[in-house]
Amino acid sequence: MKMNSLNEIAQYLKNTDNSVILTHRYPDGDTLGSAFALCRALRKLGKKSRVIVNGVLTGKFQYLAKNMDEQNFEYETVIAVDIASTSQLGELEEEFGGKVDVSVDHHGMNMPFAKMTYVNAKAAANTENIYYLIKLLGVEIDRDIADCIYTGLCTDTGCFKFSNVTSDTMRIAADLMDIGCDSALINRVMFDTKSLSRIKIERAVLETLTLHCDNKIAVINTTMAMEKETGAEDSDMDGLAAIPRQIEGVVIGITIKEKGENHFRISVRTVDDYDAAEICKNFGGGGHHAAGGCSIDGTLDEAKSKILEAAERELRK
Ligand SMILES: [Mn+2]
Repeated sequence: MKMNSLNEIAQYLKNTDNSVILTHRYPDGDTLGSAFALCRALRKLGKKSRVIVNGVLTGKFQYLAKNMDEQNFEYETVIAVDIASTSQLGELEEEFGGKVDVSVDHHGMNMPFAKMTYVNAKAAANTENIYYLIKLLGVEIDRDIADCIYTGLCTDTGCFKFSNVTSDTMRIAADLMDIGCDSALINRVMFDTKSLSRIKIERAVLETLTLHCDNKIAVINTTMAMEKETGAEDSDMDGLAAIPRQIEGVVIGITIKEKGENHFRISVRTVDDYDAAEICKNFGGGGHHAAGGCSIDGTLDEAKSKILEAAERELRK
């Protein structure tokens, strides 16, 4: 296991063929964008390559694979993209865990598992690394490849909002736009489109909103009945915890999700000096300064008053 330069990886890929490219489990826009961009580039070099999607290529990501024919072949080369450790291979770990030849990643805590590894933790998205790798392969980036690279850039940066964005990210995005990537459409699909179930669960959740302590603490909750009525799936429930803290003046946002009878999962989001992990530790949970979680058993009212009490203590400290 040694670290390699991107150039060494490019030279290696030029001299190999018949590759499979693996994405991490619960694949997101960055791992998928990395895999399809690299796969398309290798095919442009006349090589056989296919992506093994680690899960389902959901509807909104279908365009990444558009106009790509199926290629069946015995694989000789295994490439991992945006994967920090073999455990992230999920169900693919058994077959591929010990067989990865090349890994290109951007996670600072990458635990090398491939014969050749390139990690650049300064890259906001792994598709930044793939962009430079494709250039080193000498492949011209076309619109389809540009769409794939752009997808990783925008999804791993919250549409270029997060603090991980660098001037490099912007320069690459600008180049992709010059090539003709469909940035407006991709942004809309990734950031401005929600399932009907998601909108319905948001409406139900907003009905539960209560404010406390001079409107500094906001609480929302979900119930299993709500999930059933709205048809919300797990993916629709993601990120609801961001809602209470979005309210102007709120410094502690609390989301209480009913997970079973008299069993609640609680997410706390804070701003400024207020410590979410401290609040959650009272109930055997933890997390980070700005985001924490814990579980509380009892009725909804009991769970709510317990977590509110802890939040008020944090507010007054
Ligand atoms: Mn990533």
